[in-house]
Amino acid sequence: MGLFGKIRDALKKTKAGVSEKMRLLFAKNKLGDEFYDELEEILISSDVSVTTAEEVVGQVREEAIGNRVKDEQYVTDLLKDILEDTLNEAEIPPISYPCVIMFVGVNGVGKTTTIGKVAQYFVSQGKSVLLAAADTFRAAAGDQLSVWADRAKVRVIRHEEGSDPAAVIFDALTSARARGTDVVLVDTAGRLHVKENLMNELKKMDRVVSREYPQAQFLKLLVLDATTGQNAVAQARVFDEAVDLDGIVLTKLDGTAKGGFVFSLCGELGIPVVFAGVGEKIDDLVPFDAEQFVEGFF
Ligand SMILES: Nc1nc2c(ncn2[C@@H]2O[C@H](COP(=O)(O)OP(=O)(O)O)[C@@H](O)[C@H]2O)c(=O)[nH]1
Ligand SMILES: [Mg+2]
Repeated sequence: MGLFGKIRDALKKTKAGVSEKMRLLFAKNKLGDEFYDELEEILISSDVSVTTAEEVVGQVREEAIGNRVKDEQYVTDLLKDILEDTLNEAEIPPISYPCVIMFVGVNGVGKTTTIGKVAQYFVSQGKSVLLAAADTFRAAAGDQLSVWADRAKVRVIRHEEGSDPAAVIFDALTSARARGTDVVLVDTAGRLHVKENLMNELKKMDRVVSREYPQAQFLKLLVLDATTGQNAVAQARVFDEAVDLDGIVLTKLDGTAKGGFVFSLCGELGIPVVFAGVGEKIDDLVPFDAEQFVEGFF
């Protein structure tokens, strides 16, 4: 399967629900307010937020003229265009090398797994990669990252459990600078018990990066579990306030029937999705593509 086929395939569950509802809506031959209300309902049922659904359907309403609103293909295409534009409102940051990419996010969303996949992705692009095990909080987090480092055949820097994450990053950056490593991927515990804590920790890491590897671009990506739907949007909002995110990695897209929240991430929060995880294996990662995502939706 091609890379982008994977996004479409992963969205099968979302698509099944939306397509069936759209078919039913057109079969009912409703018009005017009723039609648009139901269209909104369909979007909301796949976890598009009320705000975004209203906005999108409002645009469909403006553009779908007269009788053409009965034309299923026409309305669907219009809807697709508008949704794609919504995703493209948030621009994916261009990656320059060397770069340091830090992954934050709550426990269990898939940070460590994603780093394994992203490492493999950059290796496949001919880049040298180093992993930094700065989740020193959870037992076995370092072991888990080392397993991924082996799979992707990249180096990993780790300290013992409970040590200072900033010290791990310091070591990783010193090593990366000495070797001219292209990409440093930083795993974190991503705790958010106290927002201020996280902010301070990340500021410290920010300083370490700009001091130790000043030529590197520093990106902060939030990892979100797609199966949590709108809750993921709430997480993104909190993290963005604390950290000023550069982008998002969506994981577990293969397990969700509620892919609609992604439109809120991009449209309401203005944060771009950079990668999508579509399974548990090392190759189950794709660069996010707005058109393919929307195609997978209907
Ligand atoms: N189906 C599926 N499972 C995933 C994906 N990404 C991560 N996982 C699983 O999610 C669980 C938690 O992942 P982990 O990387 O340990 O999360 P972390 O606590 O954020 O570091 C593991 O069982 C992973 O295999 C994905 O894209 N699809
Ligand atoms: Mg982890």
